Amino acid sequence: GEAVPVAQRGSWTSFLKSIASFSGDLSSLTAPPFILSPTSLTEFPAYWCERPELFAAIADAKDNEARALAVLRWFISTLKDQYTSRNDSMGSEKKPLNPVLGELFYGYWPDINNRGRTTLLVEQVSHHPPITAYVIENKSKGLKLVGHNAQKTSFSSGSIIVRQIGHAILTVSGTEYLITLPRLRIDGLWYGSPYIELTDTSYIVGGGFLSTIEYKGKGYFSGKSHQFKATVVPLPGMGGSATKEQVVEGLWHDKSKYTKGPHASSSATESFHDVASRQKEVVTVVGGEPDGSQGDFETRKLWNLVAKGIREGDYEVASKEKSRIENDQRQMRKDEAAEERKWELKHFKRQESDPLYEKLGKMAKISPPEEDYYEFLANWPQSLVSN
Ligand code: 0T9
Repeated sequence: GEAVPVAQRGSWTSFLKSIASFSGDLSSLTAPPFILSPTSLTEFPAYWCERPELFAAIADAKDNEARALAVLRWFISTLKDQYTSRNDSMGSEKKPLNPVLGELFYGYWPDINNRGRTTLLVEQVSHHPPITAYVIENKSKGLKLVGHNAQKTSFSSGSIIVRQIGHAILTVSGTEYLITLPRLRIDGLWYGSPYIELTDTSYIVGGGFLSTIEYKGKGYFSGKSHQFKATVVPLPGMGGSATKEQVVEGLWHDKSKYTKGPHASSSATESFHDVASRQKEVVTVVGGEPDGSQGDFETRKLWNLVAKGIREGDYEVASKEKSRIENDQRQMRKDEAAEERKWELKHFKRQESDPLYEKLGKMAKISPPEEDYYEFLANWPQSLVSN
């Protein structure tokens, strides 16, 4: 373990052993300090919109086919932020802070160059297992993304395998797209420098088109990491255009090009997307209280001292504060049980199944067609309501 500080080698080895003999909720395992991230998982949904004008561009597409490609382009553009940004900012993947039930995170990306203002709302809707629900909306463009995330983890030949549970529904002026999530493999554990590779397949289906996105690591389509191949086809019976199949290939954290279809025929190097062509824009955090301040359950306020301790290497403060938060949580759950009430979610209502997942999933023959979902109650805090 080269990247592991000498003093933490023993605890890293025992952490790896506990992962290997454990399956389920990894977030609850205690990890050595060097691998801790100061960021809570409630902040991760912001990765969906760090290139806000690519999100806005979906609304400007001229027909169903152009829109399917715009949705795919935006989706691919988010992957670098979702899956490699901790390596870029902290040197490796790190263990995020495990959100508490009811934790909230609010923010926005400003309206620049007529792209419209985009707002973000996140709520931790379950603690065991961790489930995070979110909404991202660009009202002036008629765009809304509502989704939730959970993970099932297992361990296989030295790597953590993460199956993502949950999905997102993107609504473009009344047309819905179902977005499913890729599988992850976390490699580099032994060396103490974990990184993510995406595997298997994810789908985007709606608006008369189906995109099937295959992910491969080193040594499959080419010798490079982070490869993908996306195939876009019109759905049968949707009156799609004459175009049959379009294929886009490349690296999801870098460049990709059309390799089949009308855009590929003109020139073999016709670009589809270059992630570096857009600057990433981090979300501006706002408080959800009526006066614009942060409440006690808002991520940055709740974890302030823990995050500061981790950033400054003061792990004693970090762990003391973390224990305080966890003890408060245990007490709240006890009080609720004693008073026979349940914690109430603020922005979402859990539903047993998602009719849209079932409808759109069926069109694309995606299984399993059964997934719960968190319905957004459309109650944005005042500080995020457009002015
Ligand atoms: C949704 C994303 C997700 C969340 C994270 C697996 C993981 C928790 C879930 C899937 C986002 O849209 C995308 C990116 C990164 C994912 C995290 C990476 C990670 O390692 C953690 C898990 C729970 C761990 O912390 C494992 C232990 C750790 C020591 C390995 C670095």
